Amino acid sequence: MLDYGKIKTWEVKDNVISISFEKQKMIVTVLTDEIINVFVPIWSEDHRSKAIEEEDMERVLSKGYTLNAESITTPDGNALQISTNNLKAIITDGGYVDFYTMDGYPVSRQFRGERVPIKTLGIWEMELLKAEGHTVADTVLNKPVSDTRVIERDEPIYGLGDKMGLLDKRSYEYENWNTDDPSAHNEQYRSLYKSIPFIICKKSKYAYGLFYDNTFHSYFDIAKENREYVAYSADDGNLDLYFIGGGKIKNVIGNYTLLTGRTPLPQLWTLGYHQCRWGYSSAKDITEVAEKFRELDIPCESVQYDIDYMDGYRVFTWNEKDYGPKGELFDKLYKKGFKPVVIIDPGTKREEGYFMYEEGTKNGFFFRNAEDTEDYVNEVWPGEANYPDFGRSEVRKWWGKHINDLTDMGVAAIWNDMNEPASFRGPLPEDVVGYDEDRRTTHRELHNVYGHFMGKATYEAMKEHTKKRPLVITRACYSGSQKYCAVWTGDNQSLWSHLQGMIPQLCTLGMCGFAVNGVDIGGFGADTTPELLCRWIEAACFSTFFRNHSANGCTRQEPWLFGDEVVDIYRKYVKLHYRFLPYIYDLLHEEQENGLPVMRPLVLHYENDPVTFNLNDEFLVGEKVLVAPVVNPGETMRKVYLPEGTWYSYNTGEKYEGSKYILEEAPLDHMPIYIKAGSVIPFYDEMSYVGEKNFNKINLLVTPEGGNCIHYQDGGEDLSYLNGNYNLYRFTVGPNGALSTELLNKAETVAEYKEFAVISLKKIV
Ligand code: MIG
Repeated sequence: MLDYGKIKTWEVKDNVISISFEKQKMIVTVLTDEIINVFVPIWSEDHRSKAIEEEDMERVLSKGYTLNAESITTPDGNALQISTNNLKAIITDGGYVDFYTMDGYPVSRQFRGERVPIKTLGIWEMELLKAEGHTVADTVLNKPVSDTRVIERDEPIYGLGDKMGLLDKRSYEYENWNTDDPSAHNEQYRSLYKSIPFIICKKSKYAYGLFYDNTFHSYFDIAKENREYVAYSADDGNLDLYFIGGGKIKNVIGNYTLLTGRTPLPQLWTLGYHQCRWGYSSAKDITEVAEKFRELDIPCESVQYDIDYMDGYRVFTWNEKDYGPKGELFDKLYKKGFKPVVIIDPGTKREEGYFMYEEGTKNGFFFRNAEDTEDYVNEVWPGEANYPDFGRSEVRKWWGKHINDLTDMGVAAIWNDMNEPASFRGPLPEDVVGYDEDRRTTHRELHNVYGHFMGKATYEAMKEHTKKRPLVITRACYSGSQKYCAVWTGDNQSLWSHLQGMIPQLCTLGMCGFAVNGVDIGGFGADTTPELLCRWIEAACFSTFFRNHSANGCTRQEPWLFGDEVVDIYRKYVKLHYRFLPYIYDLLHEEQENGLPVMRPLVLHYENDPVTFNLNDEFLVGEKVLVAPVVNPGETMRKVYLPEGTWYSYNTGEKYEGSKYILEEAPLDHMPIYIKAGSVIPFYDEMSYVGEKNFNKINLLVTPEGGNCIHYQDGGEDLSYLNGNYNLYRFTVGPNGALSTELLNKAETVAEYKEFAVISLKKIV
């Protein structure tokens, strides 16, 4: 139980209230009307946030929050009440901080009792184990950092980034410790590649978020040991809680991404289709695959380069023997519309004469052993390897310089792998030495932000050097990495459960700010089947990172290996993805303002409808499109829940009134899609890749009653959109199909559409 003693004194400076309890100091900062930070300096006096950088904080504070004389009161003598226009925080003796709405509705109160963890071992069993000399894991009760908060008995809880399982995380427990575990991920997995210590609690009257900004190993028990509470704890660091109000899920996401940053607008082509395999091991392999896509008329942007393109897995080298002279293959494929995307691992081979090793060693850029006597060594693909100490800007700059060499060579996007960091000789010990800029610290603090800093290094170099919007795809990351990275979910497998798991996993990543995300379509490990591959390309077809990838040693996953029927289905859905590309791009443009992802769980827009609370097998794309893929083997009928409102089948044009389940035919080549009444959806004509044709024409798909939309158009690559170089249209289509177009913003150098075609929903079928 918390015991900071009684409140002794408190002091206010601008929006910061420093409170001295008898045994503990606490600093409460009011950031906006809806974001309040509670900071208990257990480990350090300052926040040392990696998720919220200076510019992030400036952006938040530019909303201009100042407390006034009435903001702080002492309602009953020994409690301190801090009020914004929307919320109250009440701080009481002992150290409790509770949040209420202005009308006194308790949103989040700290739990007053003792936690009673579920023990898998009884006390006598633990004693026995100890007596036999085994180390018995600490219980969560001994953690130096903890916060336990009361929830409603059926309050759904979302969030935590890439953690597998269901949308609603209730009744499960999780850990944040970036982990590369190649076995089949399932809902019981506690930790995966990413650490996103952020949850969204959908209380019946008020949705709110809790972001525990602490990079040390942390733990969440989501109403598993006790239905009454959510318990957070960490091995070290501070209690650094951002209470994020908003009332509605979309506002909570908006506030969280206001604080930790939003996914920047990507280049248009990066949203297209990508093909990959760990096992395309020569120029010949890559070229054959690329050409086959064109031959079969399946749109494709890139055939990606996995680790074999490097010379002996040495990062920033090129394997001339198998891939030909540097740049040659890139040039050849660029001509056909393929952009090279290459993998980079952090592990740097230890080898005299190898430039990365020489430069890194000479400058002291690698992690050090615990005694700080030599560079820390572990093993990854190239054999013995060192780990760049990315927490320092000089190391990031050095890495960035080599990223520039790659982009100079023609590389169009970077794929960061193995950055948990992964290691073949057991995990990196927590006492390995690294730096947070010039502050010496250990891997214990740096582990969960290793991928984050590697992403930042890569993104910043690419942005500065290429003047284009970088695509950096990462496996490991932390909260706030969305400012730099798109994410994929690592080594899934060709399992139906992993196809099913994709929907909640991607929706959750989106709710945590990662608007560009995707899984390996078809499954990375294990052997896919024709049926699974078809259902997967269908279900994934609205992904913002849209890539088929598979592992060496598993069945190859190009669609043509499974016969004509699969090719036809595959082509149909890749083309469908391209058809919706302008709509997806519009959503990402809006995301800059509202923080909302493209792929959304239904609960995000229908949060008063309990059917949506834990609906794991359908999703929305923006607000206007609902997708209900078949994710079970052998099924050709699909039960679809349509929420409130009027919906039209994209496939048949049939009209449905929502708030009910319907049953739809869904043979193998068919995924049910619905369009909300009143929608106008922009789409392009067919293309084999982005850049093949000029975008002179825009099509507008409209439901019978007409409607309107705001449509965004820019050059698709560079950063000039930030200075207003884009066209913004408002399209209004009447029920008779008449279109009126307003230009809300005019670009300097982006040509406007010359042709506009209104397509009524029925006709396209
Ligand atoms: O230890 O580079 O998740 O996408 O193909 C495996 C080889 C290393 C793991 C990545 C996967 C990639 C693979 N990598």
